[in-house]
Amino acid sequence: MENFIETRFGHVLDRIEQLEHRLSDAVIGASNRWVAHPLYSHLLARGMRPATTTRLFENLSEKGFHADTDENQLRWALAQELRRLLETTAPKRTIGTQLFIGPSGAGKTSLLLKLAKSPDFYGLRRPTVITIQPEDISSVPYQDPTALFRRFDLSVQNVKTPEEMYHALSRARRFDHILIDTPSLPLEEAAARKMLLRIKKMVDAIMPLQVQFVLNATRILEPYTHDYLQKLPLHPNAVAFTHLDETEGWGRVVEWMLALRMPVQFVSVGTGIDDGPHAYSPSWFAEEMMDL
Ligand SMILES: Nc1nc2c(ncn2[C@@H]2O[C@H](COP(=O)(O)OP(=O)(O)OP(=O)(O)O)[C@@H](O)[C@H]2O)c(=O)[nH]1
Ligand SMILES: [Mg+2]
Repeated sequence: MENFIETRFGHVLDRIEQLEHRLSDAVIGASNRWVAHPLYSHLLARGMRPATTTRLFENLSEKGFHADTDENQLRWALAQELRRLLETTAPKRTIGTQLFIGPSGAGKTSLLLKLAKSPDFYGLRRPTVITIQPEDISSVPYQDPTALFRRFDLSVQNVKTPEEMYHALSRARRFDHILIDTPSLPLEEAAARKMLLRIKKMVDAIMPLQVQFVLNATRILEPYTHDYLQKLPLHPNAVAFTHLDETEGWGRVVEWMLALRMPVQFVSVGTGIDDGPHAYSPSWFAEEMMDL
């Protein structure tokens, strides 16, 4: 009897093992077929990680697509999968005053200027700019953007203290929309927190306030993660990616967006006022990624 059970049991185990082999062969087989596909290389070449790329293709497999499906059909299907993956990055409606923060050269001032001058964003509503100056102008490299804003015929006020901000805000009431520019956010965390605490004191009374974190898409070494941003004294509601025209690596930007898990409000794809900004949407981004 014991022998009989052992034999039967052993048989069942053998069957399971064979089945497992067949299954893993099938999975590896499917992935392998995709790995050789030009669209797989396309996504890797744009900087997407193999794990994310494989995930997208596995979703396609589950939906019945295979490597010899018509390439254009696959492109659209991939764009749709990518769009779904980027769901968390869908922008929210922007309301209220907008504050732009972010590291040096990210493109805060340029983005703000483009927004202020773009008929697509504010139409006939009149924007005004407030720039927060560094606490000690002589100790940090600082390029005062006031002249630039004036050159583009924008009303601008500079502030350094909560009191100055209070007065600037009451003067800004005649305008429909307030955009606030800030100096470079230091990369070092303690210094960044100190600067944001100072800014927080100035903007605490502004309701509603949208804090846009501006990031240069060509950079990869910056320390920003979801947790880092959430723990800042003035934590951002949305991110904006700039310098997208200077990188083919939009796949890397996808990875960054997935890691930040925040709405992306704007993207910038050029230096000129006429180059943007673009209102970001996951569909637009996914279609651009797939060259559609
Ligand atoms: N190619 C390209 N250049 C950009 C883009 N956005 C900004 N720039 C350029 O990047 C440089 C820095 O932009 P700023 O807007 O001054 O950056 P910032 O974040 O205000 O910099 P700080 O005030 O020094 O912290 C400028 O030369 C801009 O013209 C973009 O989308 N594409
Ligand atoms: Mg600036």
